[in-house]
Amino acid sequence: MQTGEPAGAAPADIELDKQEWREALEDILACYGTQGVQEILASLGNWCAEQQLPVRVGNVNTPYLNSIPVSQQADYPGDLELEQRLENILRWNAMAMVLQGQDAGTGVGGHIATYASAATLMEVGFNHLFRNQSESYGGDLVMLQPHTSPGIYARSWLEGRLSTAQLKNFRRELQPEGGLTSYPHPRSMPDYWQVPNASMGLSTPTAIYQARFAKYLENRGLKPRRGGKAWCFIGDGEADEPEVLGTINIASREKLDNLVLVINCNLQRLDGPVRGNSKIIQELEASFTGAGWDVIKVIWGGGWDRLLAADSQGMLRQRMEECVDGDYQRYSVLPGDLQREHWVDGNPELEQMMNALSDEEVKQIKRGGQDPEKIYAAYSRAAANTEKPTVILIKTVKGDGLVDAAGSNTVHQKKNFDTVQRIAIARNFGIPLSDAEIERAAFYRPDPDSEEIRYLHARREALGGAIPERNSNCISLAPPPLERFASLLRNPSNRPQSTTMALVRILSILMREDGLKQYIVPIVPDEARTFGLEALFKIAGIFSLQGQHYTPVDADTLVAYREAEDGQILQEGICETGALASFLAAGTAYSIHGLPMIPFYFFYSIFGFQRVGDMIWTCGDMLCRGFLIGGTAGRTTLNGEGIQHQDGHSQVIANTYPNLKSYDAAFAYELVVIVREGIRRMYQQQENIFYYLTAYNENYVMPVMPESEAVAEGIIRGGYCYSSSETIESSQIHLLGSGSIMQQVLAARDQLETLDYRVSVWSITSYNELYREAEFCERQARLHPTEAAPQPYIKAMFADTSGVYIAASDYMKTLARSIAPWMPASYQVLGTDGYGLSESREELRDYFEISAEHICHTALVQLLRTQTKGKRRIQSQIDALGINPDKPDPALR
Ligand SMILES: Cc1ncc(C[n+]2csc(CCOP(=O)(O)OP(=O)(O)O)c2C)c(N)n1
Ligand SMILES: [Mg+2]
Repeated sequence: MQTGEPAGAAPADIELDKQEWREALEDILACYGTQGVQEILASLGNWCAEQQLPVRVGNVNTPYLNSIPVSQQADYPGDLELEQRLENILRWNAMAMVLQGQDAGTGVGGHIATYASAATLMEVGFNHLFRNQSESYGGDLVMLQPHTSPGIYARSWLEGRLSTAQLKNFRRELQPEGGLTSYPHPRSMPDYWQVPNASMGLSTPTAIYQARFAKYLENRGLKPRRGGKAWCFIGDGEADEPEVLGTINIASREKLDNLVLVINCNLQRLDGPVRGNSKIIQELEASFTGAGWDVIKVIWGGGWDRLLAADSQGMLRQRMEECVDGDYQRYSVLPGDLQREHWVDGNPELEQMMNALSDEEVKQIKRGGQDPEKIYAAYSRAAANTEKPTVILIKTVKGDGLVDAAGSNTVHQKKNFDTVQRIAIARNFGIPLSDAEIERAAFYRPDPDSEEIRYLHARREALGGAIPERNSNCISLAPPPLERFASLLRNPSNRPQSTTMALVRILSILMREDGLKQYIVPIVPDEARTFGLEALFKIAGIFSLQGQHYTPVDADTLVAYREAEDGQILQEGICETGALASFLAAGTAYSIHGLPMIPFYFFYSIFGFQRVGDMIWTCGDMLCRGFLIGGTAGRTTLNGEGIQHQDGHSQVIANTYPNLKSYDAAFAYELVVIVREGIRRMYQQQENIFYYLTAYNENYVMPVMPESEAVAEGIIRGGYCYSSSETIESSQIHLLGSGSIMQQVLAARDQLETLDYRVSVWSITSYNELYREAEFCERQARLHPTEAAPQPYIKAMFADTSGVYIAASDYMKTLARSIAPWMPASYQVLGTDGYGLSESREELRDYFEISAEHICHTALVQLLRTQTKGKRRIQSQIDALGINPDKPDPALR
């Protein structure tokens, strides 16, 4: 209370005032509709603000009740009794999959409780909402909770899409008759799963940006406007992941009416309650309301309707508000009489109300998530939304139907039940198997002609076919001919440029290429100017579903900031997760939409793998295609920026993504060759790979591409000889360079040549490709010891050479060291181990020991070690370099 304020009114008086205000609002509603009520409340809010009152009009929370009143509930379109029978069969089979695995003693695990809580949510969707693509409909993308996978498999088995052997081999992918992957993984089941989601939290941005990308395609005229929704199901515990609430604003800002997020609020996560002391549904309602979503709460099952209708004094409502989730979780395990006691809590009026129910009825009374009619009402409202994204918060019971385990804190990990429990659960579900069959958790499938199976098929047929199902039918695209890139191959202007600029030029050429240009999707976080991409703003436009409602400050310039409804560029703001989700949406459009979109995502290389590595892993799993471009690469080339910006390890991490091809090119023509090859392999050959290219911001004159087939092949395979003083065979020193550090290598070569050494320079475009191919050959040799062993390319490269070998890159030593097993013994590696620091490029290269002087020094030291003649001369050359042997080790700083 503010000082000087009057004391609060007596409760009775204020109740009277409240009643009067409500009546006044009823009049306003009758005269002016909802808009009128809104205006009145807004004007009251403004008045409070003018008075400096710490009061906010309009609550982000509504009462702890269903958002859709009984009077507005849509009629249920299905056969409830039959659907319940079907659901029970699915529940049993889903559980049986996990139990069979336990009985076999394989220890492969599995989950039962999540599906048990979500079964009804999913069944209502499968029977009535989730629609496939057709002539007249764009198709729904359905992403269910990862731990509900047994239920999804059980359904597909009933539909005849999966074999019994597969079901038996849940989590046993290597079994000869086939098996099933634990969670949705398109990589493991490319005809089935569409979107991976086992890493909690990532499916929300994935769904949001998939929904947005569908609009992008429609707005650019690439996809017909035939509707289609993204349905994404997540857990209430999962909603704590920052990626979930961190990306919801974009969905409302862009008015993604094609997005429905369903949060299964079973009030529990793995260890216990999600919000024992408060209410997760209310908390999420506030967050999503604040973010501008439509929020639909499904809290109470139909059994409560009668009680709530009789609650004229609001006692029951008040009790519902007072109880916290910890209480609700407890109610789900208590017998009816004890539940009653807790609900009533000594209140005689409540006691009288609750007396209308027997103890058994109290126990049986359902939550919203167990009531298909309530769920359908919410889903059908969400499906009809044409203005905003919708979140549906549905209260369920974790482990529902699992006799003693439901609602317990340990239920998430529950994987086994004893015989008595198995029989109790199966009988409860009405499964007509013998006790012996139940004991061994046999699957149950009714006759194909049974009412259940016919209904199951009829519903999916009416909705356009099976879900989930993944397609990969897409037209092929060929890369433009090499000549199209003549300006990059021959560099007629001789003007210094960086590899980043070269990539931007490649992109511009692709964006002008007929037959290809419409499919190019440039993506940037808030860094377009860093990479020199701003010139594309005006030409291609920045995609914005709202268009541009202002005159940009730079409207008169050639590089005006142009937002457009059909813009081609995705400028994602400072949100690498969102930008990666856009990359994922574009790079999987060949499968989701049948369109060969080619994303080029430019980002600060340190904010890629290190920042959103798990999203990139998702790209690999989802068979995403496209080019990831790590700009401002290199620990020393990005000068001044210090520890958190200078990337010396992204290439190392990139090697951990098996289907990612990673390159660290030195010259513009190398990039042309790599990008053309990428387009050929991903979009012409339809290979499920993607590319990571590091690009630097150091300017130098790009050399002309040598006219040799071997060079083009070497660029792709990971390395080739760039120059030799005389011949490769006569070289005494071999320098391996990559990226910007190639310039230091070339300077070192010049210095060594003035000392009369013969030097070959090798451009290593990809240590990772060299390493992988050599490992492949090693394995072949190990498994086929009696056959002629294939020679690794790296060995072939240096087969006829001798001398000393020094590698230098702007990356950690381990990158170049990875090929050491196949290199001659005198191979030495220089790299940038240690944290970056704020310094000039020159100082940094000296500090990390990758400067031309350090390269010369290392070559001379190696010569000293390996040569028997001229040692004194070499030592004096080393001394003349003046390298401080006691300089601090950057790796230890
Ligand atoms: C990023 C990540 N962290 C942790 C896990 C392990 N994990 C799997 S399920 C789970 C609990 C899920 O709880 P909730 O989201 O509430 O789903 P519910 O099973 O209750 O429906 C956890 C912690 C994971 N899969 N991903
Ligand atoms: Mg949960």
